[in-house]
Amino acid sequence: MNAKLRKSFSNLTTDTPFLKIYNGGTMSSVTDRIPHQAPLLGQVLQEEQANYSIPAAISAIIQALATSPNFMQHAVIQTMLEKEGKPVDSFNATGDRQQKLDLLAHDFFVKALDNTQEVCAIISEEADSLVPLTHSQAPYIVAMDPLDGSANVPINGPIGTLFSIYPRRTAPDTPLQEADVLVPGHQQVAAGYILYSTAIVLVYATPHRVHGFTYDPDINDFVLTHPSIYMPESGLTYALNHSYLNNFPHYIQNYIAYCRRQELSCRYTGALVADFHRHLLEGGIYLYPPTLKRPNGKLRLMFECNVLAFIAEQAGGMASDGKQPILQIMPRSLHQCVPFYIGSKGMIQPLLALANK
Ligand code: FDP
Repeated sequence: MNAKLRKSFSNLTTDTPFLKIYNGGTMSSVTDRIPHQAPLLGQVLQEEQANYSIPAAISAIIQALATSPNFMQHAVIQTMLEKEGKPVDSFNATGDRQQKLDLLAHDFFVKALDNTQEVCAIISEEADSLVPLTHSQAPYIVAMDPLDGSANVPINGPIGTLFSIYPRRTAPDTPLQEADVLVPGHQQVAAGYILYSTAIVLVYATPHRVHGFTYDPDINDFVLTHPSIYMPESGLTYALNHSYLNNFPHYIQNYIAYCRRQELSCRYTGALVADFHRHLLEGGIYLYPPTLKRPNGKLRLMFECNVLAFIAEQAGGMASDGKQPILQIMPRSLHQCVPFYIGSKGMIQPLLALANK
C-alpha cells in the first residue's frame, strides 16, 4: 500500500461505516487493499426482496449463477494452455460448432442451479431439449446460453453467459414438457448476463430495476458499480457484421447508410453480450438481420434475444425483430432464431419506421 493511502487508513476506526460493509468490517482485511463502499450482490438482492417482494428463490438463482467467475477464468486459461481452444467435432441444435468450453460451461451451470433446489428444469443453447433437474417440483425454469461469443475464446476476446428465469406454469406434480417452456419473453421474472472480459461484470434486471456489478477477485464477490441503469436515448455506435451487408433487406441497407451519414462508429466484438453491454451503458444499436443464408437471422429467441430484450426494456431501451417487440413473440421451438434489433429507443424507432414503410 502506498504511503498516502496508509496515512488515510491510519485515521480510520472500526466504526467507520464502510469497514462494516467490507468483509465483515475487520481492520486487518482493509489495510492491504482499497475498501469498497458499495454494497455486494447478496446485499442488493436482499434489499430487492424486502422492498420489491422479489422471491428469495430468484436471489438464490442469481447468486448461484454468480459463482461462475473462477470457473470460467480457469476453464478459459486451461483451454488456452492445453491448446484446446480449437473447435471439436460436435454441433449444437442450431448447427453451430460446439467447443469443449461450451459444454463445460453448460455442465457447470446445470450443477450450480440444481444445488439451489429452486429450479425444476433448464433449457440451454447447448442442449437439444429440456434438461430436467433433480428437484422436479421446484417453481422456476431457467433458460440460458452458457457461453456466448465462443468464437472469441481462442483469441482471448470477451465472452458471456446469458440467463432468464421463468415461473413454472404447470402444477408441480405434473411432468414438464417442452411446450410448457415455450412462452413469450414478457413472462420472464428476471434476466441477466455475465460478461467475462478484462473485468467480469454481472447485470441483472427484475421488473423494477437493472443493476450492474463488477467482480472483485480479492473478495470473490460482485460489487454494485452501476446502480439503476438507464439506457441512453441514443448513442454514437452501431454493431453488426458488415460482411453480410449486400444480403440484408433493403431497409437495413438504408438504415446502415443513415448510420454512416451520421458518422456513427461501427463496433462489433463478435460477442453479443459485449456489444449489448456497451450500448446499455453508452447508448447504441445492435443488429443481426436476416440474410439469404439465415432468413431468420442467427440469434436464438429463447437464449439470447429474450434475455437482452427484457433487460433493455427495463432500462428504457427497445428490442424488435422488425415487425413486433421481441418480448411479444410466441416461440415455436426451443432453438428458434429471429432477426434481432436492440438498443436505444431513439435508434430503434427510425429503423422500425424504415422496416414498416
Ligand atoms: P457465437 O456464435 O460466437 O456464440 O451467439 C451468437 C454469436 O456468437 C453472437 O455472440 C455474435 O454477436 C454473433 O454470433 C456473431 O456472428 P457472426 O460471426 O455471424 O457475425
